Amino acid sequence: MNVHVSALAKTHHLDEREAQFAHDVVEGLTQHPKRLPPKYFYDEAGSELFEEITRLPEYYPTRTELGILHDRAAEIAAILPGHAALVEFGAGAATKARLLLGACRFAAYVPVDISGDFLNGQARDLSRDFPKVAVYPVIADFTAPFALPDAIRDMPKVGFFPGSTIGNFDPHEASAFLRSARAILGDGATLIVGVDLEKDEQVLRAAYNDAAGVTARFDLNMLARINRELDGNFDLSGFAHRAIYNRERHRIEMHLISRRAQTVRVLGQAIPFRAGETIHTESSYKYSIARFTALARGSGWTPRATWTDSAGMFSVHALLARD
Ligand code: AVI
Repeated sequence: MNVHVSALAKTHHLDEREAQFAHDVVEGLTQHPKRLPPKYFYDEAGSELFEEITRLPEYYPTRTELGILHDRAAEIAAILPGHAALVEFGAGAATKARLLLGACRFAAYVPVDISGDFLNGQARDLSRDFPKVAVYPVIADFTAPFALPDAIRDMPKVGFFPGSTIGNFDPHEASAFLRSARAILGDGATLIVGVDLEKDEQVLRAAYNDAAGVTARFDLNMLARINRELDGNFDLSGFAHRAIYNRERHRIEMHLISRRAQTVRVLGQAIPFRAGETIHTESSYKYSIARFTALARGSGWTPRATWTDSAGMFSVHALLARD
């Protein structure tokens, strides 16, 4: 953390998590072009808005992936080892994990998430609904190395990373994540990963610019969060949400565009905006099956099976960590 931000963090009595947030925000907003890390979307309000996004008519990924997992559950179960531990990286609402737990013979479920309260509540519900599956929640940032619980040491490991969250990483970060997951899960492990596919640009643009404006509220909530937690004074009506498809880089980009020239303060620091200047808040990469399997191969995994929906909108991959 630079000296200036760490001094600001001290003056404003921020704890370690808030100081990191302050550092990332001030650093991102003083870059050209300005950017903010998408991981900060998910405070309580942002997580609720994301749940709302997953139910939007335009946002096809969630229901399409659920459809694949539901329709192909028997095929998925057939290639997984019995009595394995299912390790979910970033355990959202666990709806998708429930499908796998219902269809396959898992001995243990290890949800890994940064939010302890959320995990413990979920662990209770899952233990009730799947009494034969031992649940061992791990509170950790799954993008960094973490230790698996001792209790699953001798079980075969199956990693699970649904939702095309891998698409929110730049390709080098996606590769780093796949390598790290391989190191955590070990030789012989399987990884089940959900990946959104390239498609008609209009369908992509609509999914991230929904008619009801929920994605816009999700995007703007990042500024509201900065106001709440970092003593910011963003006027939300001074920024507009826009999602564009960057064809060369195969990604949807979400931007917040300043509607006018303005100066915003965050922790007392002035941040000037030109009219039309953007803050890049998220990239959501879309893959072809060939590009994703090449990325997986280059990151230590051997593709074992790929399933898609009939329209080829979304893909679910089973990857093997060969010894
Ligand atoms: C979580 N992630 C996979 C979502 C996506 O589609 O990239 C986040 C999202 N952003 C806007 N809508 C949904």
